[in-house]
Amino acid sequence: MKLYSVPHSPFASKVRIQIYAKNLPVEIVAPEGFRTPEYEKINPLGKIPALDTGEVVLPESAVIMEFLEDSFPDNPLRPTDIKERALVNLFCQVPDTYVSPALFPLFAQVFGRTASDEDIAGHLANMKVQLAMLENLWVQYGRDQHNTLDLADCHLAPVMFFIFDVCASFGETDPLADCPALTAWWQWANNNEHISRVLVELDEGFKAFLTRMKG
Ligand SMILES: N[C@@H](CCC(=O)N[C@@H](CS)C(=O)NCC(=O)O)C(=O)O
Repeated sequence: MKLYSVPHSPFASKVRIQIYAKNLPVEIVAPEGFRTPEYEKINPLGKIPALDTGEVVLPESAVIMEFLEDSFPDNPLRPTDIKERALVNLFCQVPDTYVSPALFPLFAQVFGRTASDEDIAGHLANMKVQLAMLENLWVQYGRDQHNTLDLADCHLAPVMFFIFDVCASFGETDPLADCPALTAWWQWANNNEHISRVLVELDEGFKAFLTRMKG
């Protein structure tokens, strides 16, 4: 199998954490480019990541991750108990649905500041509202008690990397200051060998990407 990936993609990074943690026989390759005719022949959505299974090319990180869990059941990152599994699915979905969208307007400003100070402050405040919502959910559903890697950790870690990186570029160095449970999780995540490996790839990849975009 072959994963089309670039180091700075948060969506590809989720899948890479899973591949490293499960030690899967999946080759990680860079595509020729985004939205090139050549790549669209491989993945009609034109996006990163995509998994070539040898029979079909699957786009969409969440679909790929479910496929990999089904195909390689050893070292599972998904509980077998259906209630536990639903909660992991919940924490796979909530960051993408509510937290990442709060980052998009700030992310856009990294490439060229056009927003006023007031607008930036509003975006940062909204980011903190979404993080507080996640913190409450995290504690209410007992996720502060978990300490083994699962799919939800794979989903959230790359998003958190970008939250810290982007917020820092607007002077907010600790977006989790009011979220003790998420702070404890983020420390745990940074000490996990598979997550930290991908965080280094993300950091180097995003710096190189910014240099290319700004140069
Ligand atoms: N929902 C998709 C999102 C994938 C996505 O947006 N990937 C970005 C890279 S981080 C991309 O390919 N952007 C290029 C484009 O949209 O043309 C997933 O979960 O895989």
